[in-house]
Amino acid sequence: MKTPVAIIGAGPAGLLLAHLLQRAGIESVVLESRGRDYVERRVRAGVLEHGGAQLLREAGVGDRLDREGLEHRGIYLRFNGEIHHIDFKRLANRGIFVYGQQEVVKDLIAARLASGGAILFEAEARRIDDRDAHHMSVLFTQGGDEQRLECDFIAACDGSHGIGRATMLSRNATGYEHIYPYAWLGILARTPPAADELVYAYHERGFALHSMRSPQVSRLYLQVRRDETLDGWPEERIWSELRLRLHEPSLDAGEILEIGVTPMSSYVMEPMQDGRLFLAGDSAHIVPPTGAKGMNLALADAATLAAGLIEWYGKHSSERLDRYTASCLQRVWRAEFFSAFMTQLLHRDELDGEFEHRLRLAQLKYVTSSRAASTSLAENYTGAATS
Ligand code: FAS
Ligand code: PHB
Repeated sequence: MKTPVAIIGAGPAGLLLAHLLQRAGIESVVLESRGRDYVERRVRAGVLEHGGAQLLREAGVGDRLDREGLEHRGIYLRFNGEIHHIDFKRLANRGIFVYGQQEVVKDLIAARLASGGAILFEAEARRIDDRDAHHMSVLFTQGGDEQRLECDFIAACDGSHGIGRATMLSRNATGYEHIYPYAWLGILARTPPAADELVYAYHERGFALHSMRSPQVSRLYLQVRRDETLDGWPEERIWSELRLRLHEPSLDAGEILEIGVTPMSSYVMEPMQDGRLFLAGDSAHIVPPTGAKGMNLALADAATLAAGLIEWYGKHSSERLDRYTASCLQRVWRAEFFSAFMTQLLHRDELDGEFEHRLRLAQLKYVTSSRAASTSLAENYTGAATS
């Protein structure tokens, strides 16, 4: 098999990249190790920044987002018995969109298949090879058969456990990592949201987040220990802890549609490219989800890489491709800082004492009372700080 660009991974990064290349007349093949049903049902991110939503609209895949996505002015911060609204629209002149990542993935897969683009499902990339200075190949298995995809470029959009990151680490790259001592237990539940916008709660028992997917479906998270398993969290314990930390005594214990535990970490790989191998999305960087940045960074990397490849095939200029890492890392490190800031502000570390608890309360009081501090949070959360 031959294609100009081999894309590993049918997540937001790989699918948007394939779609943008297709719109520019550049063929690619997407290799996805899972089945279509799995990737379209996998519940993950929920918030699109203004910029992420614009990227999808400009790519011609924003119609359902505009019909079904929930546009929010801002978020609530709850702490110490108080609740405060941070009005992003007033402070940063832009809001956010609540639209599940699985919906973004469905929209991009539908567009890809409608345009006749190739996605090979249940096709697992096993090895990345340089054929010569101008050609590469990916060894992959599908249906028990081993095959080789010859290409000019490889975009490894295969997430934090993919072969893209492993290959880069075996070459010239360095990974910078921070591991948090906690995880998020997340549920998707058929229960009406208890608030009109997202509620981030700092509680002495730990963090909680009330998000949503529709007027009937809520997405809720609890901070738990990093080594936590679901065995210790029967449904009634999850709901009683959510009611307590969110201060929502009447939160209805609806049917739980999905449940999982996601350990928290921060990670950045430098550089994000080697020769004709490029990393985009979680393969290159991970943020704790407290800043709702993961999916947005993946989409932004894909747009940056697409622009470089379109320039290369159009003008045989590698100017943008040569600057790919630098173009992405400024945005990535800003998002890493903000995600780490929101995480340390809203989570109780088990090693914390009362001093650290009171420091957080003081910072939360300042963020919710100072126009400068709340504007900074608004600019960073909406992505205005990096656009
Ligand atoms: P993805 O991980 O989405 O996609 C990579 C794809 O590559 C996957 O489909 C995988 O099956 C495939 N793949 C891997 N190895 C392969 C191989 N060898 N061959 C072929 N295919 C291969 N972000 C937020 O902003 N908010 C959240 O609440 C949030 N919650 C999350 C919960 C979980 C459990 C996880 C894991 C992540 C969460 N994230 C969240 C982050 C998430 O949204 C990512 O940022 C986003 O999926 C990144 O998109 P991609 O880079 O495309 O990677
Ligand atoms: C979600 O809706 O899944 C979500 C929202 C905001 C976050 C993380 C997750 O910070």
